[in-house]
Amino acid sequence: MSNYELLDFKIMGDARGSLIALEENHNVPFDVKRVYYIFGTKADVRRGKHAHKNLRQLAICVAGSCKFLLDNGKEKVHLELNSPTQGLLIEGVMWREMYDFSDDCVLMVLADNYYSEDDYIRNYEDFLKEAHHDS
Ligand code: T46
Repeated sequence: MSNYELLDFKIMGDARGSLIALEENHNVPFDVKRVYYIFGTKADVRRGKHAHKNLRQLAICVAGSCKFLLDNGKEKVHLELNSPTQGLLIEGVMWREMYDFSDDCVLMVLADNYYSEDDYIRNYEDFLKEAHHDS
């Protein structure tokens, strides 16, 4: 599957602890227009369940853990994010679901565009049409 990537961030650690810096067009491979974070999600909840028409996003589990299902219309992968040192880059028309959130999970997401409900594909059949058209 070509439209996702796991990125490892450089840790600036010293005796006091660790620090990671995110910089647009350096270790974040796009212009950052928006940052949001998801927290307090119940363990039995599934979030997402949509694709985007045209959005690049980088998801980082800055605390705790959660899992992602990524589906490009042909293949599905399940990934766990459980480290603030790793980011999941999602591009293209990709169905995503997030699940198995730990109680302490804080999932931070950087996006290359502002929030727009028009950019969401929330129906799976519509997603499949768009994904096959896209490939
Ligand atoms: C995604 C996954 C990883 C806003 O008003 N502004 C925003 O920037 C966002 C992201 C959401 N909202 C509103 C829309 C809904 O009323 O916040 C509410 C919850 O959003 P949603 O149900 O879309 O959240 P998730 O967790 O299902 O999906 C989110 C993102 O929406 C989505 O782009 O890829 O996280």
